[in-house]
Amino acid sequence: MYHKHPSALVETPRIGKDTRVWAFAHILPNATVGRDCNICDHVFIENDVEIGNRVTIKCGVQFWDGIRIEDDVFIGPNATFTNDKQPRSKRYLRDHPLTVLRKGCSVGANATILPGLTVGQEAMIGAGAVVTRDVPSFAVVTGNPARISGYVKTRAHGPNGASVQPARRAFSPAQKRRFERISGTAIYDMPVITDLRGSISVGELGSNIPFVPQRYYVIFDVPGKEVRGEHAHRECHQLLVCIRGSVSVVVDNGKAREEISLNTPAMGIHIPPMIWATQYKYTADAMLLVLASHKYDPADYIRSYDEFLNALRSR
Ligand code: T46
Repeated sequence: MYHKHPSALVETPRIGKDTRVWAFAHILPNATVGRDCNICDHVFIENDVEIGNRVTIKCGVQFWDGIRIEDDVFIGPNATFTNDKQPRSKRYLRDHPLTVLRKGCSVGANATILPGLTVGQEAMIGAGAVVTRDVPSFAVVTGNPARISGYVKTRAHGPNGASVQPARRAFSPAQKRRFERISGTAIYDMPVITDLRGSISVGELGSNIPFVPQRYYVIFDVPGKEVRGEHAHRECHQLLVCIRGSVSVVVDNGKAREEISLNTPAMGIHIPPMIWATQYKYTADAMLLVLASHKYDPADYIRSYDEFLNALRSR
């Protein structure tokens, strides 16, 4: 049994138990709406629309054909969805691109989602954002066009956070510190020696380089709002050192995430295999040096977050 306000127009028989449909909402005959949803005033739901359980839809939202909404999604008032990239009056698409809102994500008030995109699980779309690309799981996106500005439920280690040692001290066997929550990911001190001639930063196999490198590469000239990485490696270990400027690295072991700001050649982060890693917030002058334990092999990359989670489960 669901609740329907006397002024709502509900044509579909597929509405889950305990869902509430409020005044002037209109749901077409072939739509599906799950259990315990809240569908507020002036919501319109077309036919080829599937809505999961415990979904909240605030006032004034329209869902067009091709929209799929998984469980526990929140949609703020007047958020706008679209299903035709090049709409023309009186011209109709035979098939609409699928827009998928994954479990637990939130869409802020008045945000606009372009057609055919996927918003990842627990992602957060800021109010008024215009979403033009897929949004990765757990990402926070804001602005027009929407860009990643952070990650939800991610412990941050700021540039001057307690976990980062001052750079200037004498060379000694490096101390390795492990983050408590991301198993296997470690921060290394890369000692810096400074004298009147300038500074030198050192890494040595066995003390603060934890594997035998087969390759290095440097990432630089990254436009400030770009996000790189977003993958895991199956076998390859990597040590990332930001030798100029700063960049933020988000590491995710499938259970928890941490964000580490690399802003000095005095620290490196070791990312072992099977950690999902993302780099963003590059400053214009950033130079990211990466040592890798293996030669370049595209087959070593896992580029889908779902595939990463499945691979973790099957280990
Ligand atoms: C990582 C982060 C930190 C090569 O041909 N050889 C190489 O050794 C590398 C690393 C890349 N490439 C080619 C492959 C692509 O055509 O360079 C292009 C850009 O690579 P990608 O899109 O993988 O760049 P990022 O910044 O997303 O990721 C890179 C590394 O690939 C990755 O292992 O952990 O930097």
